[in-house]
Amino acid sequence: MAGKEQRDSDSEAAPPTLGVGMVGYAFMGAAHSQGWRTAGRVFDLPLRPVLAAIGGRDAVAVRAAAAKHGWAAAETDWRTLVTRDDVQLVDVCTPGDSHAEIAIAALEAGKHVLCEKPLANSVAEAEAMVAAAEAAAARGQVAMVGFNYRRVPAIAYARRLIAENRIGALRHVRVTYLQDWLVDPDFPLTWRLEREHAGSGALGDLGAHAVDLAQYLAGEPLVGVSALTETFVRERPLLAGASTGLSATGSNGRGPVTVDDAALFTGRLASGALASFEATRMAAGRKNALRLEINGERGSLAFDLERLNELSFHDHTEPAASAGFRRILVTESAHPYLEAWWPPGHALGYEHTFVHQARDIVHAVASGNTAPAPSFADGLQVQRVLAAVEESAEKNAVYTPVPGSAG
Ligand code: SOE
Repeated sequence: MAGKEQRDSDSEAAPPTLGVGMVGYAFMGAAHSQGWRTAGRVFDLPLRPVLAAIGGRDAVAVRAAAAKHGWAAAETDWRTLVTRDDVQLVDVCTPGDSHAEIAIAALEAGKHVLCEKPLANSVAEAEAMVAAAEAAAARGQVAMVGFNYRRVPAIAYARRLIAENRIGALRHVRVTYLQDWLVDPDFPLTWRLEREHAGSGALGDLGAHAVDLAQYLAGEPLVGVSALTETFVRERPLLAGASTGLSATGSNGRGPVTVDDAALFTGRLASGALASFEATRMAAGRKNALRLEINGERGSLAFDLERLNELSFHDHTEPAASAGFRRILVTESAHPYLEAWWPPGHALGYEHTFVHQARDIVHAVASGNTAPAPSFADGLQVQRVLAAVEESAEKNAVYTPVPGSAG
């Protein structure tokens, strides 16, 4: 199985290594590389991640990515990468259409797996991945899905406060995730706008984070949803060359956008709490505005990713005259993940979530925790919610208000 970690020969004190092989080298590949490079230098880890090999189809580009991000070797065939002897953990950072095939092959080759979100492009693929992960868990392998925002210290701390009953029984979970990179109708047709590659649009890309966070923070699943989705710009310029991150250049021809630009939905959590979600790439001026507010019978919590070192907390049991939202600066060593970083007030950012993710999966591998969070089963549950949202939006049960006298 995958745990044949090697002990460093030149230092008795050094922890054994964990060889990582990563497939994909674009935006998420760069972010995950950062995590693998840094985790063992900041946290005391039981295994030291080694960036063994990076994989991608374009030989020149993947070699350049290896040099830039610090990978020892480059592979152009992921099948070779997932069977390398120096790779014990495979990190899948490709578009969603190849997650299932690569993750399942890696698990069957005896490797631990970290897979980017959303877990897959369909419920059927996600189910197959869960089955492969369960079989692999029996052999001691770990499979985790990369919902990195769980690793924002303020979000992990919010979860702790909710679990400690500091805001009581939940009434509302409100999550909005707003970006604006599709406002320009001439932004080209990248893979993120093609159903065959991305599965869905803002829904799977941003809504998946929103759903995962709602269920993670509440500690319970969504049991029903009702949705609206829209594709505002239905044709876009074809892509000229490669896209990097969220930027791309278009050519003269145009092609159809086959995913949603925006998804709005409401839901009910198992406890009866009501949830609402908005995921869009059409919110002019909003760059990466993931915001959430949770209201319980004893208080409320609010978070904004664009101020990610802060958590707002209102304790409704305090005297009304002095109660109110107060800002907690989540940079104390007592806060999640902060014990290894900087002195209080020295803030963290987006990239640190990937360092924390690497830290967490290394601990799971080292301790033999084959039920890490978020697991492939958690990814499947999110996938089921996304599918239910699409089904509800398709059925489009819209009720027209009876004309009244207002307005
Ligand atoms: C692009 O919309 C994107 O990079 C997502 O794919 C990520 O999951 C999100 O964290 C930031 O935005």
